[in-house]
Amino acid sequence: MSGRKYSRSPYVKIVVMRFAPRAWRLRSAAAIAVLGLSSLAAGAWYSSAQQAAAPAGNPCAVNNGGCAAGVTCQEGPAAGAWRCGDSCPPGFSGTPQTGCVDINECTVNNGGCHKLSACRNTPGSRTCSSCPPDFAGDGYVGCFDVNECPAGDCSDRIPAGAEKATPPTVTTSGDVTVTATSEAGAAATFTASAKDNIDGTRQAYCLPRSGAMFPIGKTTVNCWAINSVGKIGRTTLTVTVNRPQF
Ligand SMILES: [Ca+2]
Repeated sequence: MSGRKYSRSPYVKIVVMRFAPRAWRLRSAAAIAVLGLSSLAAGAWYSSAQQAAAPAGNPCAVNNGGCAAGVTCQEGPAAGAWRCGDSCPPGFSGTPQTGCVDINECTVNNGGCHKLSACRNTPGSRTCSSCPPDFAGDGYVGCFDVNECPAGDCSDRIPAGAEKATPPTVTTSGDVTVTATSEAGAAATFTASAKDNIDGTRQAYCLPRSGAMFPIGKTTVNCWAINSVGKIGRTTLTVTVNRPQF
């Protein structure tokens, strides 16, 4: 490419603008203003006599030719002329006149990514993360559970000693008796803990949970804990809610 093809004088720009559609002229004028400011900001590139002229080269290379973000800037048809595209590119909403705004595809249906994949918005598109560990496929096509137990035999995955292991011992704070605070009953609180021969202290869980509303009468609360070889220990407690005495 010769330097001559890309050289531009203010005269060429004026001629091009005169025959251009009005919107085009406005955009070109804005681009010239930007290019002019760029030249002043980078004054070292030019002598003071040249500062009013745009830098030589591809006019789209500076500030996308003054076109809105995401809009195609195209050189030509005349040497030194350029134009902005008529519509926003795929993945953008709006118009070149009002500005092109990236569409956040992730807000609808996870951007088409599989539900186990993270959708990340990008300018003009989106990406889908890879699948979680132990899943085959990818976020675009889908994530598929891998069968880690071929032929249904997972016996080699059972931890050593699991057969003879004992379940955790679950201990609670004991039965609770409370007085109803309304027709709905009353809240009751209790605690539960678990000890295990293999794992030591384990988390214990209860349902209904401590702090829940219990109806008038007796309710059995189930508490349990599980150890690392899958043995479950259980116990219960009773919550009694009495009617208020008057
Ligand atoms: Ca996007």
